[in-house]
Amino acid sequence: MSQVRQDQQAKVTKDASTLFLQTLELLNGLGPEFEEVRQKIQALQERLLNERFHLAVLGQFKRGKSTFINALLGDEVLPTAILPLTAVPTFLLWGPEIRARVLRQEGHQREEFTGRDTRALTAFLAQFVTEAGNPKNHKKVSQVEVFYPSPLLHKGVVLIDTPGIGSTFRHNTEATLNFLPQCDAALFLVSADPPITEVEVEFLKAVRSKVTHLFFILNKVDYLNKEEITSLLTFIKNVLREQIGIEGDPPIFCVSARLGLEARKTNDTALWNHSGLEEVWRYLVDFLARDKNNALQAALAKKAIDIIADIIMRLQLTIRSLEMPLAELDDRLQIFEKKIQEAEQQRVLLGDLLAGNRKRMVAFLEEQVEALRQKARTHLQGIVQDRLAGMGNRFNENAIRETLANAIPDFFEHELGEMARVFDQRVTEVLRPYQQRVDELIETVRKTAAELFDIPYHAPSSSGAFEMKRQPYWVTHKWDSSFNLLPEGIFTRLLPESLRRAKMTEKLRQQIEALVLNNVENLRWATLQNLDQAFRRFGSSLDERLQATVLATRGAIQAARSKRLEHTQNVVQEITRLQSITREFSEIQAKFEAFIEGQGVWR
Ligand SMILES: Nc1nc2c(ncn2[C@@H]2O[C@H](COP(=O)(O)OP(=O)(O)O)[C@@H](O)[C@H]2O)c(=O)[nH]1
Ligand SMILES: [Mg+2]
Repeated sequence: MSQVRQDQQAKVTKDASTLFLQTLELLNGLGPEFEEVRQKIQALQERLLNERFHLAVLGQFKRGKSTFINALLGDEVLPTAILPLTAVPTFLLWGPEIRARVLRQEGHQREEFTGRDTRALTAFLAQFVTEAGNPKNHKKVSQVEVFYPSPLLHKGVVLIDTPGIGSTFRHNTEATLNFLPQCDAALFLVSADPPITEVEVEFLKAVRSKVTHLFFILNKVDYLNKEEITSLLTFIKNVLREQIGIEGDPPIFCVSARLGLEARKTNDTALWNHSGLEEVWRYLVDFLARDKNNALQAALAKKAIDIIADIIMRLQLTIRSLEMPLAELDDRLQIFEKKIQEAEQQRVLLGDLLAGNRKRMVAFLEEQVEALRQKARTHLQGIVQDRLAGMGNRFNENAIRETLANAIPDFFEHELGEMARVFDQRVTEVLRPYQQRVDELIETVRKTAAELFDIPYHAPSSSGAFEMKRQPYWVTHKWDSSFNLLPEGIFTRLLPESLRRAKMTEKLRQQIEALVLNNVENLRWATLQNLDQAFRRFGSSLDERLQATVLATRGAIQAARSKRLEHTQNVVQEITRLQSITREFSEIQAKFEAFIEGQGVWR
């Protein structure tokens, strides 16, 4: 980024938070009835400072993901290992001092680490994220968070070290894919040994559609000479273009994470440049500064404009009520209360409709689940039949067990992701019209007040509530692949081969049926929980918004009324004071608007 642009970026960021500060100061001059608004503005300001940006580091195991992240952090923080790592992602977040937190599945206590020693930290992490320290994740770790004072992690950037695809747990790949739509960008690491495997090609095809910003890193170039690097780059670009369908000329950074880490540890600037990490660092910082903040800042500024419009309206309502003869004020207040009652009735009606919709969604879920049972049956039976056919006459129970143990997590992890996508989309579609209806209802209340009291009406520029964005969650589901054919009784063993086989096949069929029912039920339960939560949260946020509008509008008028009754002599003074505050709010509002427009210039 050019220096000029960097300065502009810094200035605007600063301006936005200055505007929030000014708004808060002005609000301090108003009474406790504005406390809620104050909190809203404060929350926006905090989001501006803390919004998380999730940057995932992807690649097959042993490509050097953990070493690469260590190089960026400047120390050996994450364990790097020869053995493939367990199926647990590590989230790296900014913190003033080194700290780590291990979250575990339900019913297991979380573990914490504090201390300055990175070696001790690495040892602590190794207990949970390496196959040696936590074989097959028997410690039931769901997520690891490391807080580290690196400038790269400033302003909410979260680096995520993901479990390598194609490692011991095959469904890692599916779990990674389900995780990606919630990430904002990803770095994909490859290296020369071998350049790109089939697994990676397949994985990349799936990744492409799920992550908006994808960057490539060719690691371990210290093994290679110039010609080798050039021909490798050509090769990789060809694969990306021809096999994965990535158009144009995607940037591929050539680095040596190992040398980069050494450079940081010895403070060797020349080596840092030579390792290629300086270029990646600059690119990332530039990208993050540009893409991370623009959209967010504009959205937050829009919300601030709406909140301030609300404040202004309340102030104007109070001013008008102070100016009005008391009898007239009471008349209008009565009309207004009637309107509010109507709005309340509408809200109840909407609530009923929403409940009906939830029921229909649950019915739709049941349909999907039934279809999934069928699909799972066919799929698993097919796989087992294939395996059986390959066995000839010798029935090998262990081989069948292994086949199912591989097939089940693969299949269900994938289906879980599909189900989540379908329902996220459906829920959004179903809820959007409600959002609109409640927006309209709120507008009616405000419009009525504006008309009754002759004040200008400002229509909100952004819709209030509904945001589907979630924190990335990595679900390590425990899929059931337990399998236990009862020992053949003496009688069965004496049967002719064909009959015996038929009997075993029937037993197998029953086993698979039990596994299908069990796993589909797990998946149904998880989806139902998400569904319920989405509806519940949405419903209560709609209620709250309408309530807040009613209370605020009514409050503004009634506050004026009681002021009138209490100290009649100060009314003129109070009107002047409120008018002056109103003007100041209008000025801040105009500055927020200018800020949004100004942002477009160097996007
Ligand atoms: N020569 C060389 N080796 C590297 C480099 N980066 C990582 N390695 C080695 O590759 C192995 C795997 O690294 P690791 O970071 O654990 O890979 P991950 O499984 O992708 O996280 C380790 O032995 C590293 O020391 C590099 O840039 N050059
Ligand atoms: Mg690793």
